[in-house]
Amino acid sequence: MTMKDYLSITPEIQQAIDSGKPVVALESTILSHGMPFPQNVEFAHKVEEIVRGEGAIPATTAIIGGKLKVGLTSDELDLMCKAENVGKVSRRDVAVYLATGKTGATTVATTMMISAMAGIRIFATGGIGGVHRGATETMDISADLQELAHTPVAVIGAGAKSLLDIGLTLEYLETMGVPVIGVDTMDFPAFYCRKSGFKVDYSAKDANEIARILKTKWDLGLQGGALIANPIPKEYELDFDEMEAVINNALNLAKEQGIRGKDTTPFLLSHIKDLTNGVSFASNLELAYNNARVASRIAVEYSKLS
Ligand code: PSU
Ligand code: MN
Repeated sequence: MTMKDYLSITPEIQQAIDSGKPVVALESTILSHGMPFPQNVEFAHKVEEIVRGEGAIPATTAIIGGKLKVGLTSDELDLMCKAENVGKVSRRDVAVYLATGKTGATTVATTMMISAMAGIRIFATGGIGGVHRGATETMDISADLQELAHTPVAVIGAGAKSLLDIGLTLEYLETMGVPVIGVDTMDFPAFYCRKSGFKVDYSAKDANEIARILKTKWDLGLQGGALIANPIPKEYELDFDEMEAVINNALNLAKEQGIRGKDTTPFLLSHIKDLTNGVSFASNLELAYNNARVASRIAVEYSKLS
């Protein structure tokens, strides 16, 4: 068996890839472990519609029935959203899930991996994983950062949540040679907030400029991806200090309950949602839609260059 035997790409997506049409990858961990059912079902469909509305083809990824799926049917999207016996699959888990036929939701890291195998360069998510607060003790650093260092896929996200240590996350990306580019901003966004107090390396003025930067990086044979930091639209932005308090609350709960490893991010996301009575969730949806929109425009420009 070769890599191709494990990939299951829908005919529509395969044709788009072969003919150089714009394709935008989407992850499934955000569905299975980042959002509640059934709101995630509406999200899963709407985010795909947004990508289509911008003239690109959506490619949601997952691991189902021993295959790396690129493009899911409506039933498969439902399966990921119901999330019964659906694991959270990062790079280390991929071979185990494929060989044993387990159903897995793909994280940013795994979605990048699968995208690269399929030939997709552009991927929209909510926010990336990063260096967790207290990582100097716990060594909890998301595999997403290593993937950005090595795998040639651009990730469009609303920065990183302040549940992470944003400063250390940016240091890590710098060490690994990952460009961090703001979408018309010099502020690195903090997910629910347009500013984190940290700066990006560069602000790009539009999708065409971002596409040209990506093409140049990969023309040079430089390995790895890029983080395209796209701030939440102003009308959905939440107050930084209020969110900081909520996040600290969630972090304390996680500590009390001894939450560790891969359970940390889903636990914090779910408690942040509860602690804000769902207000943060509405913002989460909107920033992810906005990322899908911008990613699609970048994919369209990128396809014109290639
Ligand atoms: N950020 C979100 N929602 C999410 C995630 C991140 O706002 O659902 C998910 C992504 O799939 C990301 C993963 O890749 O959490 C990171 O998990 P960890 O910190 O365990 O690497
Ligand atoms: Mn972790």
